[in-house]
Amino acid sequence: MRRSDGHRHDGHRHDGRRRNGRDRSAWAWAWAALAGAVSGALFVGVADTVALLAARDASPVIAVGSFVVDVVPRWAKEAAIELFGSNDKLFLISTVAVAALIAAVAAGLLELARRWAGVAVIGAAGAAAIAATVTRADASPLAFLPPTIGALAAAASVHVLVDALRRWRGARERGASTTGVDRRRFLVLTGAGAALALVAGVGSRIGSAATSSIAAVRAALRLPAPRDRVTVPSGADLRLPGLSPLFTPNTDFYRVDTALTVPAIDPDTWRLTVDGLVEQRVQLSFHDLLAMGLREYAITLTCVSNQVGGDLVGNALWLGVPLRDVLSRARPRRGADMVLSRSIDGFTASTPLSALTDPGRDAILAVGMNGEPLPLEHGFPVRMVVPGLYGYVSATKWLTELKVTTFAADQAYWTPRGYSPQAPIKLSSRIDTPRIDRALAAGPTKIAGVAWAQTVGIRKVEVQIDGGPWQEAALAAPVNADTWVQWSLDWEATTGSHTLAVRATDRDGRLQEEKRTPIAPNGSTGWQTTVVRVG
Ligand SMILES: Nc1nc2c(c(=O)[nH]1)N[C@H]1C(S)=C(S)[C@@H](COP(=O)(O)O)O[C@H]1N2
Ligand SMILES: [Mo]
Repeated sequence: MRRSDGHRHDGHRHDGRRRNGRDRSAWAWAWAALAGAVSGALFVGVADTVALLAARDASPVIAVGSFVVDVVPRWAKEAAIELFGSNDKLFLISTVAVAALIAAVAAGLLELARRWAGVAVIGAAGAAAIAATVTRADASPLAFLPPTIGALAAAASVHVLVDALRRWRGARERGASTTGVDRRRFLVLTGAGAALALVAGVGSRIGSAATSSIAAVRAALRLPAPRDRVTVPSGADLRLPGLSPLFTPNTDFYRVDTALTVPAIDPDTWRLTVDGLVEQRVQLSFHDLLAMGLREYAITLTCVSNQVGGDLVGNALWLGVPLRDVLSRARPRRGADMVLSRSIDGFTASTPLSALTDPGRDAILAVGMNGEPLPLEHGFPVRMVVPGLYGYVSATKWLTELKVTTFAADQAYWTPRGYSPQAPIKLSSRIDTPRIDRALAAGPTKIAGVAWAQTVGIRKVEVQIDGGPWQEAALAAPVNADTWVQWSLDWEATTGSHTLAVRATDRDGRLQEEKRTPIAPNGSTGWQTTVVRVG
């Protein structure tokens, strides 16, 4: 019905306008310009969305803007500041936006003049954006992705849209009966492209605005001083070159989670619900939690995915509240044996209830990490930390709910994916220095690393050189049983290649498992062996 209507209207217009060649196609250039502009918007929208998802630091508009800041001569910068004052950034971004719009319109026009010419323009703009992005000092390894995918989307868009436009123009010039269909096809495609660009653009803006405003909230947050602090014995940190520091700086702390974008939670609206098999359903605000009083804890976190010798392990000073105090407010019912902790993004972990209520184990709700509020990537504002259990069964970040339940009734995120519902951390040791990839000169040196057996503690670390006898390493003073311990052994390194191996024994007298097993279903085992070249 509507279709035949459209045909009729088109027919009328044709009759009125068919005068000369130039006039006939002038309208098409305007549509080509629009197709170019829509494609340019898609570039930015898609790139910003990918930047938000994959490489938060690599929005191409910002990267190109920063690039311009770096390359414009000083007089131009000063002139801009003089003219626009503190709006100079806005001026810069507007200039980049206007230049991008002009390039996009040109791409549309060129594509109509000649197939692929517009695609080439977008390809060149894409290459420039990629160059500006990956050369930033703080660029992540994925920084090339946003401008690449954005450029691909824009190139496909300008090509498809102008193709549709050309078809519409052809049909119209021939006075063909398909003119209405062809016109509608072009308009629908262009509208869809514009809608997609709008959704992607607005979505990524909202996403990054939420993250950056929560980052500002976090930066302004002052946590109350803890009631007591961890005493770190002197000699706990050997400070040897190449050896992991006793406490892992937040910026170096490994990160493992399933979150595509880092959740942005406002502590003012955050609530923790304790429910399930409880006498009393409890809800806590961030303020309620802080009011319980904070204590400091030193706990080494380990990921089940850590391979023998791997780096998915880190030690931090946490500020938090004992989980048993929170759970006791809700009074778990008899029969419950598990707490299913839930993150705002749906991730869940299954932790034995006994591990969380055990007065001998410092299972905590953490709000601080190494002297600051939890970093956003590490679970801001509140996460769980449980000594002795792998992260996937205990260390829920962006925590929102503790459901008291049973292992029989509930499964956590990783359980149906091939990992054990319960997973104590396995006793392990690691050689940090020397390393296979670093040159070492002959002469006296130190073999050093870390070993951990959370909740039990390390009694002994032994090193074997070139298959010789096991030699006992010196242990640094331990902070407590929940943290890793540094160890070191003096070594007179001789020229050539050498094989080093390490194994630990915990305070219960158990020797680290020698047999190699994979990370699934509940953590790797095996003694680390490494080869080093000396001289
Ligand atoms: N919300 C949420 N919390 C999570 C995870 C996750 O995927 N989502 N991963 C867990 C895993 S597998 C580990 S090892 C630890 C890692 O914590 P980190 O990233 O602070 O080092 O977080 C745990 N908490
Ligand atoms: Mo993990």
